[in-house]
Amino acid sequence: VQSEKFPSALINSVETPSFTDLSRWRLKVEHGAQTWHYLQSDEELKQWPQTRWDKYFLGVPFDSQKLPHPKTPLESARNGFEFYKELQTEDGHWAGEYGGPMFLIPGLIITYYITGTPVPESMRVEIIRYLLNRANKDDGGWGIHIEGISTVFGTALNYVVLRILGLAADHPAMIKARAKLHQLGGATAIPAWGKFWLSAMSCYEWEGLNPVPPELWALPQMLPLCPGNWWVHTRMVYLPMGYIYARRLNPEPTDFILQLREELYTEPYDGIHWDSQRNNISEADLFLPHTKIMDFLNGALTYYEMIPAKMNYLRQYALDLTIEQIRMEDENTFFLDIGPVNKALNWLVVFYHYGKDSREFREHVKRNADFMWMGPEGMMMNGTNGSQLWDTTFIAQACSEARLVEHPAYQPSMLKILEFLEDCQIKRNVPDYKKCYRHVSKGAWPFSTRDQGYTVSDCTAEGLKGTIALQKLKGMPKLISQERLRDAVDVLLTMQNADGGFASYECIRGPKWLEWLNPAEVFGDIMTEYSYPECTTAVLTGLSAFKAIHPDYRRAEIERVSGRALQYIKRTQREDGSWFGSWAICFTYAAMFSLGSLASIGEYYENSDHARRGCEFLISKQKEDGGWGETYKSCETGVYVQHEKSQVVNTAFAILALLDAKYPHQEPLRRAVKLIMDRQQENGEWLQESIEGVFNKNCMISYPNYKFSFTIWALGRYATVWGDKQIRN
Ligand code: LAN
Repeated sequence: VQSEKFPSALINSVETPSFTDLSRWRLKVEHGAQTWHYLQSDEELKQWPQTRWDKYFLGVPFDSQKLPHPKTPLESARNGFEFYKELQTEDGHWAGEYGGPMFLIPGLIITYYITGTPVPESMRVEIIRYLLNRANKDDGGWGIHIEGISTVFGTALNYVVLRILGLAADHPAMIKARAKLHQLGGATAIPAWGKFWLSAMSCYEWEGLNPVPPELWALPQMLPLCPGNWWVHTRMVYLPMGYIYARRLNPEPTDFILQLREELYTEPYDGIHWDSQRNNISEADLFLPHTKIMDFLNGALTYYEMIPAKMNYLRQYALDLTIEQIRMEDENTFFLDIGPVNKALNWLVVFYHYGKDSREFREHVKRNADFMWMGPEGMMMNGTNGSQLWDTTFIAQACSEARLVEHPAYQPSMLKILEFLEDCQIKRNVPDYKKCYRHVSKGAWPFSTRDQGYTVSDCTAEGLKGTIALQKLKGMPKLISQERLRDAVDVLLTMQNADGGFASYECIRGPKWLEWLNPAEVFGDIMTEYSYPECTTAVLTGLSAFKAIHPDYRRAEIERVSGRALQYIKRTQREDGSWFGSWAICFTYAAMFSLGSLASIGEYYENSDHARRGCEFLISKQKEDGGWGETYKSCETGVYVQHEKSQVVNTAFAILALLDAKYPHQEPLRRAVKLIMDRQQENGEWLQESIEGVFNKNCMISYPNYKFSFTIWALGRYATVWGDKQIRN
């Protein structure tokens, strides 16, 4: 087996390696694709100087100017953009780290190991640095995300990564992490996806897993259980997992693997009763326990798994279907795949199915780089191949509201943004899109890049709004034709759910009870799409921005769809006036959207009970210092949880919400704006505070660009409503 010679697993060092020379790193961007390069020769260094944004992202000092002291909100917004515009990359977008989840690097590095693909040295040492920096200070373990408590999932998997990358079992960090893992009971109680990765690495036995039957792919789409009806991320993860599981693919145990087996468990590996591990999940990890019906079905499927593979013709057939779906996903996304989890899994499948010399294998290796991000703590794997479109369209809209777009000095930057939006809009439906259960994508905008190419409802709407805001500026070319704007609207009009709301990538396809079969244990609400106030608002306001410039196109439908969307927003407001947010933290984020929805049809504090209650909820959460701050616990628990410190990002969300709703009192808003201004540095920058984003209720993810886009936006809107008056000395 290749892995026996896996280079870094043999290093086995008790010392931490020396890390890279940060002055040699460069970010390359091409149509939004972000890849970091470590330059080796002095010649290269000369030809490719380090940019300001390289330095900023790497956390190394760079020259930045002290700006005139801002006294009014627009002066502060202007300083903010003075700083931020220097970070715009040459293809027109804003890059940034998109880390947070701590279960992404393991899938990738375990696949490097199994496939015997050497990890480039600069990447190897910088991942080590990242994981050492991100270990929890008190116990040396890792959680499901960077701010989470240590769990078996985070600790066991990242432990394996560091061992693969060359740290010895008696390296101090490994001793500490192992102690934590053992204190949590060892790796037997790792959640399902962890069980999968450890089994794929021959460090767990397949009998310890609940079945992942690829046969589901043979079901007709009429049946709810057909994966084509699940949330797209979930089906795309279980697709390749099913293939590996069904064939029980794993490497021959090497000496290294045998050692890991000793390190990961509190009892001898050979003595573990694997069949009783299927439902053994550590308490520190468990977010969503299995339902009884899930346990029953898993039990039944375990019997099915006893049929010998050779005699199971249905399985053979299902594996063929699976391979075809994987092929389509790889080709349609240029081997990026929808996200980092299926990226690693598909690569592993390709290794077993087509072999290491195949085109597919090579393409996968090439595009791994798109997910890797070099930050001040080392190298991480991003939650997608970036958040390019999303961040870029927000700053366009923020600049529009803060009247920065009109400033002649910023014209080149605005033009660059528009060029990027143009480039990023998806120009096609993928071939045979129905066969691979994809939604239409011609005219849509994705979250990251055109190559990734997945329609997202709110990204499409935000892309549309950004484009409209820029194209109406004097002197700006109309890079995106009317027809292409209509294409975007056409996509949006296909995406409304029966409840009037909008989901993320597709319409809701499956019934809600599918959630009873959620096998992930660590994530909530992942089996189907759901309507979200955030996505619904984005679509609603996107449609109304379009209506303002093309009042005649599909007018009646747009109005009907908007009316129903609004009803959804009203219906989902809670008793206390709040809305629950699903994609950033949390109630302040959802309030910004929902109150925006209401405002878009003229419902404000004064004339609408919904808007008034929404405002009152926010005001009741304002902190002493005038800011707002929520912790990620809000997302986990569904109850507003105050952060000990106000956060500029939450504060900006709340300001935007209250201003949209025409909250009649100025003082709370003035104080909030002052807080944002006081947190601004002399060079216009805002510093990173707590993590901003979330998915699946339980995993947090970083949106470092929000501290620029939403602050500038809030300052701009405040000036529009209350005038650009002096706020501080
Ligand atoms: C994202 C990021 C963007 C996000 C918004 C556009 C903000 C949202 O409004 C709609 C949903 C979407 C597109 C979204 C969905 C889930 C993603 C892709 C992520 C949170 C980024 C990472 C996450 C993905 C599922 C991570 C991989 C983990 C698995 C559980 C498969």
